[in-house]
Amino acid sequence: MPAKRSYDIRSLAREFAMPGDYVSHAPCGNGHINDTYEIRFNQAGTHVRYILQRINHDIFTRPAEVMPNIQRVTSHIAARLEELGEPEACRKVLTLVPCRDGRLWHEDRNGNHWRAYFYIEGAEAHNHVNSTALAEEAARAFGSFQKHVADMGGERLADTIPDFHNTRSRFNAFARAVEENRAGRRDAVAAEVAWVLQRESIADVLIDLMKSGALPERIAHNDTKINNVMMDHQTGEGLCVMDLDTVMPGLVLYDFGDLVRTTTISTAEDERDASRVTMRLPMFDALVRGYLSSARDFLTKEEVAQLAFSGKLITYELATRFLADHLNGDVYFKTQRANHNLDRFRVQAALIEDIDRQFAQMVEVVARHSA
Ligand code: GN1
Ligand code: MG
Repeated sequence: MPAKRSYDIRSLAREFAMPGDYVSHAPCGNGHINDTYEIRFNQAGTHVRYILQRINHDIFTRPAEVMPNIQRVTSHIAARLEELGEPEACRKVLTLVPCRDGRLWHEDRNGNHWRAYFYIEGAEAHNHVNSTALAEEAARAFGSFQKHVADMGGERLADTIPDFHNTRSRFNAFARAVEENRAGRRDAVAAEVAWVLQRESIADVLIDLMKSGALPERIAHNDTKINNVMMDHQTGEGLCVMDLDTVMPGLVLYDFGDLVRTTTISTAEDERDASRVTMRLPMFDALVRGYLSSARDFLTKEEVAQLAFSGKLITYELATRFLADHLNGDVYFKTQRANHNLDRFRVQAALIEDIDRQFAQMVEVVARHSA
């Protein structure tokens, strides 16, 4: 595990157009990649909060492409919300806070890239949800995000991480990790490796459909973990989608699939006892309902037909990624304990096995809601 770095957040905040007096800051969020802080400023007696984030440049190696993507997408959505006369539009899309010199991000002396957003008050991100109402709302929010950007003009967005959801490349990277055995852990996880290899054919299904033209490339969020959407404290409304670094061209099914992975699961992503993992069908039902309520108008028949499978695909993708990272010595995802990525893998595998058991019912749910 890399040593925890410490940053001078107070002076970094000063680089941004945040008026008033600095009051305090604290780490926030549970992302596996970037470092996130909330900062408080006193503005003429009122405390205002901001989000300051270090973009992990080992992973997002081209921050200069990430930030214009985010700027274009957030300003497009903001304009759309305004056109629609959406109440409280400012809580329904992230708003970047530029630097004092007008730039979208700040590069510090050590080559770290920082950016800031307004903090969305009265809302929270859930790492795990048990309520079908919240699941439905989260899916509706991601569906409307996709809908708002579906007609965004201009140049194709940059691929901030090329082949991010190319499950064939993910599988190949996994096979390489097995081959290289960098952390010397391969023998201890032989059964897990065999589990992934046996299911290799999952990797090509959506890619082949995309290549044949049956699935369209669109702008997708690409990281729709349930904790990447802010939900209103009081009403539970799915307000605002965040973690926009991976917003780029992709399949909308990747987004629905990751919602299935992170919302239908009965446990945390890193539960130590994988025998407790199930796929909760009522949560799946709620996701389909919520997602179709906002995305139905633009989805094609084939996209709808793959909704149930997309959950299995993304869970398989994460299974390969977590086990590969375990084999590589935990170099990608943040870990907090020994075998953390291995536990995450085992949970994904258990979820896939339960998806397989209930797949026919999942397909039925989709048919019912899309009829
Ligand atoms: C990472 O940063 P976070 O936790 O939202 C990862 C996702 C994975 C997820 C697994 C850029 O997302 O792809 O699905 O962890 N983000 C990146 O929990 O790799
Ligand atoms: Mg996140």
